[in-house]
Amino acid sequence: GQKIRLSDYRPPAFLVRHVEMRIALHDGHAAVETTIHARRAEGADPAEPLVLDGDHLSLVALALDGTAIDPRRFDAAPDRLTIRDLPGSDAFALRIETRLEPETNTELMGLYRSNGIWCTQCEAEGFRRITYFPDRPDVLATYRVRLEADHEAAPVLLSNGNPSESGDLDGGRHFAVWDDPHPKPSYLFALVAGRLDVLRDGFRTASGRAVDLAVYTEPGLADRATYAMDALKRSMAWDERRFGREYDLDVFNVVAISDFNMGAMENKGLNVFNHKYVLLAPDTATDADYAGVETVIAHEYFHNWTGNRITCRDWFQLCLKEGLTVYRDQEFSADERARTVKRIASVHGLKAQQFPEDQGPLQHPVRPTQYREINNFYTATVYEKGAELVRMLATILGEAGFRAGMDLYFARHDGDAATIEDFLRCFADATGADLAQFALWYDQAGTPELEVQESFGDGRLTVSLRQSLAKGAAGTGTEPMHIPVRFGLVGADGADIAAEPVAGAAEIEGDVIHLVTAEAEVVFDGLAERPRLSMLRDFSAPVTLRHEQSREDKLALARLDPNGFGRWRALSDLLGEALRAAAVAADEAPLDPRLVEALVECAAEERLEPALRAQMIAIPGESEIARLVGANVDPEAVHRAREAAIRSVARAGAERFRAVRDGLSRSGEPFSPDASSAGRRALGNALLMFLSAAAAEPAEAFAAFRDADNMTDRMAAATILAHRFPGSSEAEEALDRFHDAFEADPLVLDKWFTLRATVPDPATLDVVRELSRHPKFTLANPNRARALIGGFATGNQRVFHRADGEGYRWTADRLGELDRLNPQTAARLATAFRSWRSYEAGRREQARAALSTLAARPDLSRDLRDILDRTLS
Ligand code: HT7
Ligand code: ZN
Repeated sequence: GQKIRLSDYRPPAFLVRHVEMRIALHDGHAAVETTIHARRAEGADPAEPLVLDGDHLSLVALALDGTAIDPRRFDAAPDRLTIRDLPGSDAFALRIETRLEPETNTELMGLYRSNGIWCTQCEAEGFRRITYFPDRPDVLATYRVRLEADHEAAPVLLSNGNPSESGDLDGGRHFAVWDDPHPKPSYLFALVAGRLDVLRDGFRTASGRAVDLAVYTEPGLADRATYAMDALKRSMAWDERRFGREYDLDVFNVVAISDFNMGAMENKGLNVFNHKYVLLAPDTATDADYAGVETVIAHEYFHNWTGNRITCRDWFQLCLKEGLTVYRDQEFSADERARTVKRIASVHGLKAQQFPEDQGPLQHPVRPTQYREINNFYTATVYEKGAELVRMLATILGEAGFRAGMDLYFARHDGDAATIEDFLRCFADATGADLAQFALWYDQAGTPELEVQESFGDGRLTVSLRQSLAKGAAGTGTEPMHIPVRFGLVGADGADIAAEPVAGAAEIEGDVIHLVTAEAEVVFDGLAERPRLSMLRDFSAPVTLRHEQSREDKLALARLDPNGFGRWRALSDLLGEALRAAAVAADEAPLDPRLVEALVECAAEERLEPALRAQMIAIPGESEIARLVGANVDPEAVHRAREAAIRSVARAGAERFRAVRDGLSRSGEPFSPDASSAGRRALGNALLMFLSAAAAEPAEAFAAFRDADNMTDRMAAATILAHRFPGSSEAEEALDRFHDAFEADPLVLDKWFTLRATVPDPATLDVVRELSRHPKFTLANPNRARALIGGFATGNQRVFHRADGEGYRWTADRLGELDRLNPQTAARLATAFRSWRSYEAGRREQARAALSTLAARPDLSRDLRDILDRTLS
């Protein structure tokens, strides 16, 4: 495959001002007529032909300014339409007719049908599967779209912008016209048509615009959209309050679709969602599902400004909209829920997803400089690390400086297709800051290491900092970067000590050390006692911290740090180190009793919110331990080490855990998805896991399963039964009951597939084989494919990494099958192999063989081939 390079970027030779579309939907096909009002860009070569992108298109007709074009003037290939001898500078109207088969579109890009509903997905390059077009984000146009369909098959006809006309046509058909006055790139185009139910509401913006809100679902499911609607209204109000951003159309529509490659899509005025991120009910959705809906609804809504009003010049700038919008959705959740709990969850996610990507063969900078398939760059690095870079900017510039930069960005670039340089320049211009060194974060891949050493004497604390960045698979630079290090000096009474730094090499502003050189030293003087140094508070930079700190100090910080994040980090560092050492030594030694005691005390600490307590006592997962081990990982040793740690905590804590769990129960209270109720459930279920481990029998978990009145508790109990007591009659009964009760509900059945695929028991390989023949299993639905294949390959370390390689082979075979239907989903699932080189030699060879066999297939998609080639290189 050919590489696309950032350095090859050229502005478009032709600009499109306005697009008119008439799309007639029929059973079996769609007829698309597109009129592009365009002109040659100023300064462009007058002899240059117009080259339009296509993807598997067949041209029906082509006319220029109302006259059919002589066939000698154009070449129409499935992937490109080239037209020669166009006017030098005059505007022209090009009319293109194409014919599509949405029913056979299994890739779910372009126009396709999901459970009978017509819908589109155009980001990144799906519009070219609908019509020939300059399908690049720096070509912005207004759109007028007329949809026609059978009234019964599609009573609802939606597109971007505001509704204008609608009416009946002959033969039981009808039409609707939508006008989008905001110039947009083609990737934000969307249509939806079908039989849909709707939940309606309204919102009045700060300046008085009345906005009609609607969430559309498949028939009978609109009552599951109330939380999504509530989250949408809260998002709209928050963006006004926090960023001064108002909505800009008369309607905002959200549609929930069953078959969707990603989470959701921010099409202008018509967000299309994977129904997993809309539909909720206490009996079918967990607290994590509620939080996920809130986040994704907010994320897509926030794109209206960061992505739509200001879009990206080219796909290399993807983090410009994605990193910034993730930062915005994280801040929204932090404000709506609990800030520390949200930050811990985000950091945990970053370490679980982005760190392994940054440390393996798929490494790339936040702004990549080359790609073969852009779909493979919707990654944790672009999204989550991209958000961390925006967060660092906010830390470096302070709240007022950051807001001033954002205000300038919105004012200066509204209507633009912008770059990272444009974005950073706004912050530099608004605050006077020099961000040249900070910009390296966008171009240098990898996770920097931050080494910290401290010494104390005569009332002086000397802190030495050293940053380093190893060259990884991306081969990018390793220059020192601007690392903002938030810190605190914690006294014996658990309060922060306000100490004046002695002028030194590193600049300190408030509680932030600005490390801008490879090495620096900071000195604090006049200290009456040796403080405990709490470093990198709130994870102020995406680095690996190597702090030479005694276990005593870490244990003290786990108890005392007034910064909740600091307490969590101290515990998770201590646990991580203990588990790493046990996995490397392949022993099952119990945990240090002082650490166990600290965990048990945290669980019982009344003044801490339950959600935070649940996070503090979480034992790192097997993939996290494998990442900490880093090389020659033996997943069996990892599993045993983790089980031993769970037993240590469970035995020591059983009595107090029982008391805490009993104290949390609010029987008789109606279900509420709010953050504090969810936090109580999280803690209660974490404790149930320890209590079940301590008792070594399933009775309590089974009772919890049987009595559960919501999906969070039911799922937690079922997971304990299936994972900790595999094969027991209680586990079997729970799984059967779960299946029978929810077989008809696809989102819950997905949970059942995942639950079974993640059982850390060697017999699970036969189970997943059997599940792939289950009547409700299908590779055509991405959620179902992800539930089984993704659940197994990313959620079952022990069995996926079986020593005999059968886990790898089963997964690779499924990916080969899936690739023929849906390359994007296959490629994404294939990233489960990204850390194969860090396993012990036997497994390494098995993984290499399975990947090589898959890569040897002659008919692989560009998506999957790109991932396999990079993973094997
Ligand atoms: N901006 C959206 C990206 C997306 C996407 C990309 C490739 C293929 C399918 C897709 N569906 C949605 C999602 C977002 O970040 O909001
Ligand atoms: Zn996004």
